[in-house]
Amino acid sequence: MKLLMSPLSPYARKVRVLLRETSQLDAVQEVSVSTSPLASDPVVVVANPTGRVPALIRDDGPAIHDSRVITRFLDARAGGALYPEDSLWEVLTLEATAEGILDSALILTYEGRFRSPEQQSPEWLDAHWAKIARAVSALEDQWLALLDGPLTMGHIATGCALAYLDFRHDARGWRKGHDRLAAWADAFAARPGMAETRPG
Ligand SMILES: N[C@@H](CCC(=O)N[C@@H](CS)C(=O)NCC(=O)O)C(=O)O
Repeated sequence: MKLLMSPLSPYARKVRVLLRETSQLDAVQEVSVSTSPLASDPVVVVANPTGRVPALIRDDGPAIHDSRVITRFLDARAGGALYPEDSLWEVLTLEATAEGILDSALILTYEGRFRSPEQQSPEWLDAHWAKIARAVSALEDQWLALLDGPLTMGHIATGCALAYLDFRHDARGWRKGHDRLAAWADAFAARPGMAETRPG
């Protein structure tokens, strides 16, 4: 199989960390592509009509896309430990919280990169940061018990989302007032799968 990805994409990073945590790197080749909202990579478009990464080209079925579909597929292939039945709804909600952080964080990134200063709206940016700040507080207040337990996809999604905030939006200071979550993020970032996929 081939994973179309960008080394800078936090969505692709979730899949790449899963591949390492579940020892599936021998079955999936990571293929780096360059795609953006203003210039979709034609190879990506064949696998995902929206032109976004990650997309997974499978050997025995149609290509699949959206990171959460791919992680679910690859986890099932490895035996299903990262979406445990007994805490499935909690894990999916934690994963969705992390995804919400990423969705708003990417909007902040793209606003700066693809829109001119005259087009940018401080209210829009602040509103998206407010979503991120609320989600970060929820992680600290409600989710640390699960995060301190056995590895799930919720852990990987949260680790990648917080690492992306460090990488692109450090100046906004998400760590301030969230000491326990920050300590968790630092410990998670030291896992080999995270270290190997750190954007350089
Ligand atoms: N919901 C998608 C989001 C993927 C996404 O937005 N990826 C970005 C890279 S971080 C991308 O491909 N952007 C190019 C574009 O928007 O056309 C997922 O979870 O896979």
